[in-house]
Amino acid sequence: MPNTVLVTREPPIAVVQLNRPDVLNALNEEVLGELVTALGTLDDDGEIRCIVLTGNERAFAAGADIKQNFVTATPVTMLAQDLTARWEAIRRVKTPIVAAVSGFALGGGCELAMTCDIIVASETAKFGQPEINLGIIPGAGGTQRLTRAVGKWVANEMILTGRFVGAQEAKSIGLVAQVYPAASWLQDAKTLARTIAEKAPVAARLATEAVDLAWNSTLDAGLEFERKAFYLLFATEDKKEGVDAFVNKRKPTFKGK
Ligand code: CO8
Repeated sequence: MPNTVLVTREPPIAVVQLNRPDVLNALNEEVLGELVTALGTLDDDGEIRCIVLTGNERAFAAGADIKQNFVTATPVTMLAQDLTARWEAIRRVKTPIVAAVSGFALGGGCELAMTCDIIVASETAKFGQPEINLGIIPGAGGTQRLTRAVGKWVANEMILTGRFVGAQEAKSIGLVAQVYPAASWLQDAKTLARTIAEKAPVAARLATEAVDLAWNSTLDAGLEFERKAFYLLFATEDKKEGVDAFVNKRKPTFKGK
């Protein structure tokens, strides 16, 4: 049974909570393994249409577990352990994932949030890539995803100083979609997830894949994918349902077919 990651199914959404509060949810092999398993199981669960990934009020995750993973690490042990290989499995989850951040999202924690499809934050959230203070650099996508999100100049300033960026600033630089009150951040994130879960699941999946391509490919390749995905959706029952609901002035019910 997992214990460093807690899963709560509330169909059509599920909440996945990192659960190492004593170390501010520092990421070690066990957490990442359980996280990948939990997300994979939910991704195969036909009743779950949106996942909220979260921590606790004090921390989403304060990065890699420095004490466990870095003290005696050598390039060879880092390569053998290859923690960041888990990132690929997380990135490939098809169900939309909302990262709900309260408190610290630092280093690998910020990078984990950036693998998600949407980041929302409590007003208490603090994002940062402080690896420079350890004499290293971000190693799980920070130099790439942060730069694509906020641009070269802000990314370099954050990465070279290691400073923490508050929730409002994170929103203003495009890292965060919504900032919620500290009293209701998780409920608000779940409400967002339920809104997404009501939409057509196949369209949602193709939309996030297409948006990811805007990062990972050329404009031409992205547009080509978008066009084909758009045409493909005309074969779905959910497209018939959505259009019929509009024409007949009723609320659609999507089946993911
Ligand atoms: N690793 C291990 N333990 C941690 C970590 C961490 N990243 N962060 C906090 N803790 C522990 C502290 O050691 C402390 O434990 P103890 O009570 O036993 O001393 C406990 O959590 C509470 O922390 P603090 O007492 O330090 O709490 P403060 O409120 O004073 O400070 C901070 C909070 C500012 C978040 C501070 O803890 C801090 O600076 N933490 C480290 C942040 C950091 O540098 N993160 C980047 C790590 S490097 C990284 O993530 C690279 C990722 C590359 C790949 C990822 C693959 C997994």
